[in-house]
Amino acid sequence: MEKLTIQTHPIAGQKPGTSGLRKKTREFMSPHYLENFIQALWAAIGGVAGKTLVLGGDGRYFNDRAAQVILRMAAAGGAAKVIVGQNALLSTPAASNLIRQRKTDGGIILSASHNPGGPDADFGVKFNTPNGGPAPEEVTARIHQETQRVTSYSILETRDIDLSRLGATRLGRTVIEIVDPVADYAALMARLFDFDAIRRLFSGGFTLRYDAMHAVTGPYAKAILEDTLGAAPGSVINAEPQPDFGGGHPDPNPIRAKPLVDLVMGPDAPDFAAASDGDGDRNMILGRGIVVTPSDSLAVLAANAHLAPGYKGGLAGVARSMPTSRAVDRVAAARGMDAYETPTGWKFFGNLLDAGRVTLCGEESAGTGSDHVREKDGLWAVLLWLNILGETGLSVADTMRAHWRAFGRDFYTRHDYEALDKALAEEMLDDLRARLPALAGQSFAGRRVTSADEFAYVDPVDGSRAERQGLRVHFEGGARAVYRLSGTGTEGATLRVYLEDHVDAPDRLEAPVAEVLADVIAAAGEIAGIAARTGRRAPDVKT
Ligand code: VG1
Ligand code: CO
Repeated sequence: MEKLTIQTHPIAGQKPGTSGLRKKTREFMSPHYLENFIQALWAAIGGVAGKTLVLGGDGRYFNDRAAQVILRMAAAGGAAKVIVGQNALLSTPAASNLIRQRKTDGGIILSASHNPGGPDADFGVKFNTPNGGPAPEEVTARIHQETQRVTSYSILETRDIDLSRLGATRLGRTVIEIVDPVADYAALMARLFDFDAIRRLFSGGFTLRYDAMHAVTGPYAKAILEDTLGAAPGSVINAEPQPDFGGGHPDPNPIRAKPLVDLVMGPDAPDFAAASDGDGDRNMILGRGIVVTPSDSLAVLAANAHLAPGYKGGLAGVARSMPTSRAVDRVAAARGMDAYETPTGWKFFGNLLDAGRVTLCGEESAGTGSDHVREKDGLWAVLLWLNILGETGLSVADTMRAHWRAFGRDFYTRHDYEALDKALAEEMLDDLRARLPALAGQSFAGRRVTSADEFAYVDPVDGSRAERQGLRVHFEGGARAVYRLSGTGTEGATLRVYLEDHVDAPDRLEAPVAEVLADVIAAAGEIAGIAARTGRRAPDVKT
């Protein structure tokens, strides 16, 4: 087993975005690409020598090869131990849990999350710090810096490790411990939730459909929902992780998970339905005749979490990303809890969770989580919902109706314009940024703007600043439009326009979303000049 030092040169563009470094798979597979990034990561954390790391991924194409390369590089760098999920699989929340449980120096998650997988699709690498959370900006900036000066990397020349066999083995002097990816995570869920209450629900005939979208949560959902909790066999569908996710986008939203929407709206609707994304940190919640928006789901969970054993003492506070609707703020205000507003991306919740300021947090993009790990957690959200329904005996739709009656309803939609020309998209937002101060007082599509600004965040725990986190326009009556460019795409630019309006009137609570938001949508389009500038008449994805 020989340690090789390979000469290389910096590769441009290795800058982690909202959640890790995401690129086309072929780019990741090109000579030295992955190796450069990993060597830069070692440098950014003060070397890997003597460290213990967790490693796993969502099973997408190149996951297995990348894992072998990283293990050989960890061994060449003198790592003490790498804890690897069997077959190099770990969902993002399970990896976060392992990092915390085993008190490691961090972990590497191989995933491009909700982006499609395959040789012509996307791949990604995320680094999580010892608290189990995504590396904060200061760390990702250091990694990026190191990628710009890497000149060589070290790697062992050896055969592949058999990652299908549980147990410990060695690579050079590094211990490689291959663990069941599900076991510790399932044990954590059993500590947080009243599994007996959920079992009673299923034994009483409650029906479930869980779509794992051919991604990593299949084995987790089968083990927990079917084998442990007694959901009928076959309740979990698309449960085998596949390298190309069955050719789909493993993104749990009404577009990508349309069959699930059709199912709950049809005659054979189950009582509860859910889906998760590529790496298992997102969730989509549906019930008979209803799709719950992620922002509403966060609010309902915040209002009812105390019904589950893990949260029976109440919540310290809640946090949401800025573009997420303000539904959860209303719950916090009513319950006297602190509510925080952070930039998009889970890395901004870490300090608040570590400091014990918040217990629950979430994003409009179908991410919800709590202080049990430092990532969003799709299956956790499903189990919390089931635990709550087990306690209240209500249906999903009745739960939402009761919530809206108590707090009013934040109608919400997000419009994505994908694969725009990057320069054009940036120019459109630059122009809008320049016009923000003049917008107040003007009306668009019959809606008067009351204020407009660009969101910047000062972390209340460590004082770090994040600038340019989205353009916000507030309208009279409480409606809002937010614009930002995605930081997870791999092609051109994706413009996200987040639209919401608050309704209290009891007779309007179940009005069609498109009708309630029609003016706000029109105003937001007009303000930014979306159609005129992009030539796009409609968004590619509406969630
Ligand atoms: C998107 C979502 C954001 C989420 C991020 C990572 O980022 O909007 O809320 O945290 O993906 O999620 P962006 O920059 O494309 O809007 V995951 O599940 O893809 O790691
Ligand atoms: Co994800």
